[in-house]
This record gives sequence, C-alpha cells and structure tokens, in this order.
Amino acid sequence: MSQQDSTHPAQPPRRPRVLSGIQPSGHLHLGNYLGAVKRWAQVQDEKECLYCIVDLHAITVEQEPEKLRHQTRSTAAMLLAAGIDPQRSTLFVQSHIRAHAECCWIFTCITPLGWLERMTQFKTKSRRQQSVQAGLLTYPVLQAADILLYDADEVPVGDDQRQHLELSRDIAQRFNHLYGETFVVPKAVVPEAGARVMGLDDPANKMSKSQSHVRGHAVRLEDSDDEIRRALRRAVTDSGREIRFSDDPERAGVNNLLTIYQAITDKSREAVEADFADARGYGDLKKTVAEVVIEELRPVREEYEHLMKDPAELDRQLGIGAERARALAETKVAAVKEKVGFWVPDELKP
Ligand code: AQP
Repeated sequence: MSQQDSTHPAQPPRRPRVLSGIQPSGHLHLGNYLGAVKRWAQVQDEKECLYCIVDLHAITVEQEPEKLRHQTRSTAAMLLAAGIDPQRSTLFVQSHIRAHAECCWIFTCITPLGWLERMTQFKTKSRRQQSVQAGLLTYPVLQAADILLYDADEVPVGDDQRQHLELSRDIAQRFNHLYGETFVVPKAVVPEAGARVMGLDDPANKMSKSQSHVRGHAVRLEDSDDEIRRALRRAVTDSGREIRFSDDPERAGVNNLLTIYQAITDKSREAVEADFADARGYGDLKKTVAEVVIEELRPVREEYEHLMKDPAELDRQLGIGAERARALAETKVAAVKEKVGFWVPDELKP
C-alpha cells in the first residue's frame, strides 16, 4: 500500500440519498402505509433517508389552522410509530426550512405553465374544489424543490406520484441546462405491491386522506380492530365469486383486497391466489384480509397512542430533524441563488 493510501483510506461510497414526503392533510391511511411509509422504514439502513411532513403542500387545499397544527404532530407520531427511526433518518417539517419556499419560487420561474396543467392530480383535485387556488397548480414545483434541495437520488412513492416525479426530473434537467450542473436528477421508486390502494367504497379511485371522513372509504392507521373489520366487511366487490387478481374494472374491488393482502404478506400473486383457493366466497376473503391488516397495524397504533402522550418529546425530535435538514438545504439554496445571479451579502451566506 502506498503512503498516500494508508494516510487517506478509500472513502466508502456515498449511500444513495432518499427523500420522501407526506401531507398532514388528514388521517394517514392504509394506502399511505403500504404505498410509502412501510417502505420508508425498510430502507433506513441501506440508504441515507430524509422524510418530510409537507405542511406547505397541505395548504394547497383549505385547512383549518388548529387542525393542521394537530395533524402535523400526529403525522410525525404516526411516522415514528410506523418505524421511522430519528437516529437513522432525518424527520422534519417542511415549513421549518425556509429554503423550500425560496427554491420553489426560482423553479416556478423556469417551469412552463403547460407542464403543470397536464398533471392528473391537479385535474382531479381541482374538480373537487369550488374555487381553485394557484398553489394547487404549482404544487409539483414545490415538490421538486423538496427533492432537489437535498440532492436526493431516490424518491420512494406510491404510483399516484409517478407523474410528479417526472416533473421534478424535468425541472432539474432544465435548471442544469440553463445554469450549469447543479441538481441530481432523482428517480422514483414505486413498490410492486401496494403502489395504489383503492378506496374500499369506490375501487375506481385511490384511497385518499381527504376522503377518509367518508364512511367505508379507508382504513385509517389509528382505527381500532373492530373499525378495521367493519370497513373491510363493507368493502365494495362484485357479483362474482372468483378470487383472482384482475385488470377488469368490474373486479377492481376484489383486486384491491388481494393487493392489500399481497403488500402485507409479501407473497407472490400465485401464492396469494393459492391462499384463497378454498375460500367460500368474498366474505371469507374480506375476513382474512381484515385479520392480516389488524395484525400489521396493531403495533403501529399502540406506539402512536404512546407517542401522542408526550408532545414535548415529539417536538424535540422534530427540532433535531429540522436542524439537520436546514444545514443541507441552506447550503444548496445559496448555491442556487448564486447561479441565477442573485447578489447575496456576506451576512446572509450560510
Ligand atoms: N391510495 C394510495 N395507495 C398507495 N400509495 C398512496 N399514497 C397516497 N395515497 C396512496 C402515497 O402516500 C405518500 C404520501 O401521500 P401524500 O401525503 O402526498 O398524499 P397524496 O398522494 O396526495 O394522497 P392522500 O394521502 O390521499 O392525501 P390527499 O387526499 O390529501 O391528497 C405518497 O408517496 C403517495 O404516493
């Protein structure tokens, strides 16, 4: 070994950096858990993870201030309960880091309107609103800022977020093209099973926080065992009897129940179908799915209830996360401002 090798041992390769976010816009549900949060917890050892409670995103639709404040904390508690470990991951609240809003504005000025008007989520959510605010349209630009500020390599999300991720990539490439190499172009990581959990009352549409107040729509992560049993018993199916995965829209309800079962048990599609070969109909399917959901969510709910009893500790954890995230984001946004030609006086440099 040369002298240089012994004094400067090779640096281990940087672990891929992961960033993902969740809106504190209501009760977290089984779709959030299977499509996102469960995977977030699983990758904490192999990747460098940042997880963000995106309250700036939540106000793109109307929120009650006190409720939003409560939901921000309860979302943090639910993430910790579901296995996000603040020793291994950086967990923080988006509005605690000013750089997100600053970077969003800069991106807004390089993003063509047509890119935003194409977004499916904008079209769906704006249909549900009586009056549509501009923030709903620019939502994916803020999302690009969340991701690109931290040079994230990977973004684990449910299938519904694929299109937004494409837009983040487009914005990164456009900025790099206009101002020179600045941002990592991230990639979406979508789980094979559970990527899109559909509403139990309406399997044509995804399970959604903002609809979780609708009776029979969602399994909420804090639901009791009985509430979970009731929600699954009521799940919409069809008039058939065959328990198989299917792309037929008529059979979307059964497909959804099998997808939930598969995402929890981590079995192959064949093994899942074999488990129901002797079932006597959809009633048996619903009962079995309810039991695996209950077993999966019970420890999460119990830990959540425990964490919610100590808000000071919760705030302390979020403070530590914000400090770590701020150090990264402030440095990056300073470099971005420099590139676009802002004059930054010394006292404002990080
Ligand atoms: N139904 C779903 N199936 C699988 N994954 C889902 N996700 C959301 N719904 C499903 C994933 O959860 C993560 C956090 O989502 P979000 O907070 O950004 O909310 P969202 O995608 O807008 O969906 P919600 O939870 O239904 O909230 P509202 O109603 O407020 O829009 C993301 O990774 C998402 O893919």
